[in-house]
Amino acid sequence: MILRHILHSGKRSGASPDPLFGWFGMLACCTSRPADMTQDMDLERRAKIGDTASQIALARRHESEGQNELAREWYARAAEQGDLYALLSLAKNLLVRSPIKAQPGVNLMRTAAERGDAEALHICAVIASQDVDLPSRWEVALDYVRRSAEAGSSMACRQLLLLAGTEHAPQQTSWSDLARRVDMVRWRAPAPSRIVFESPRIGCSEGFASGAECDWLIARAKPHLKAAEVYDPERQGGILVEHMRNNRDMSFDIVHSDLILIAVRERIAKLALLGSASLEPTMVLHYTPGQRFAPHFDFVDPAAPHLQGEIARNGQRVATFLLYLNGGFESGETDFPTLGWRFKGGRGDAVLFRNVDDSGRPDLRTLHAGLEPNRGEKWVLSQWLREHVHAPAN
Ligand SMILES: O=C(O)CCC(=O)C(=O)O
Repeated sequence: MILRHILHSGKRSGASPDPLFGWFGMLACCTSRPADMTQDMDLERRAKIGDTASQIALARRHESEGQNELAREWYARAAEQGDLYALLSLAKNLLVRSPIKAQPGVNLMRTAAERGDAEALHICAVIASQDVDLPSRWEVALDYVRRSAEAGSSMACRQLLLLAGTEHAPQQTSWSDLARRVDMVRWRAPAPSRIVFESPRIGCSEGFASGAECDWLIARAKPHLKAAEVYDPERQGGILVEHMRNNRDMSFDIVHSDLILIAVRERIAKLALLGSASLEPTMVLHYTPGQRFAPHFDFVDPAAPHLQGEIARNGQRVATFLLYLNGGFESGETDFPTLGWRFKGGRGDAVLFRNVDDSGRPDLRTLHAGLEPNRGEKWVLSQWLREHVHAPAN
């Protein structure tokens, strides 16, 4: 009961066993329902009598349909029976799916980590690295990655190798030895930059990221690419507007982040002279020939009455940072038509521009577009920055 108690603070569980549900129900539905519905009911029946595999299958189905409250009920029931995968899934759902319940999600993730789950250990590393109230947060975070590597996460192993600057796990070196070699101060050190335009303020940072970091970010984003959306503040989410953008993208949430990305985010915040909490979720954009992001502004229009709540909640989107993650494609620049200027970085080069002027008003000269590559594929990391702390939607 403990887990469901955390979720509902004593509210009735919608998934409590129904004493009337049983063989009669089964017989009634068998005669009249198509096969998949019969299977659905069978799954639910098995879930209700305590079969953890069915509870998890049902939870996953509800999750894929966006019914997170129901998904949480079923994950919680399977987790109460000791299923570690269900516990991990419940914690992830609470952390990244709506309505977000951050603190219960963190608590359950820690429980899953203490029970030795490799993925939970890694997610705890990400949580620790962002916890500014935690003393020695980067040491704690690295230790979680080390434990995740030891528990069998190949991603944590690859991450430690990259952080330690080694390609192969050296013979007779433990993951602890490797973790001790990592210098997180260097990974988070501010990057050099130069001003390209004073007004609107635009700066470039050649070599902002190493080739290995760029390859890492592409590899992390690639499996999760989806059709790119345009932000819709009324829904607190995205909508498809193909004439505006028809490329693909991936948005990193806490479950899909890692210490390399968090270090990159800290460097971006330093470059922009803003706190890390101002950063929206990092996106990686992917374009092939024919795909583009049409001319647009990144600021939130304060004159639009329906956007005022959004600005009050999250602050103005004051700056945009773009990091080119690969080379070898033709055209595909970031175009600023009003300024008559185009930026095309080599792998690891970045541009940062303010979307508002010195008095905080939207700067119309920042109109910009992601042009399509004529040949090859274009990968860009895009980071929008808010005026103050960016609160996740929940
Ligand atoms: O992909 C590009 O070159 C531009 C991306 C962009 O406009 C944005 O992220 O706001």
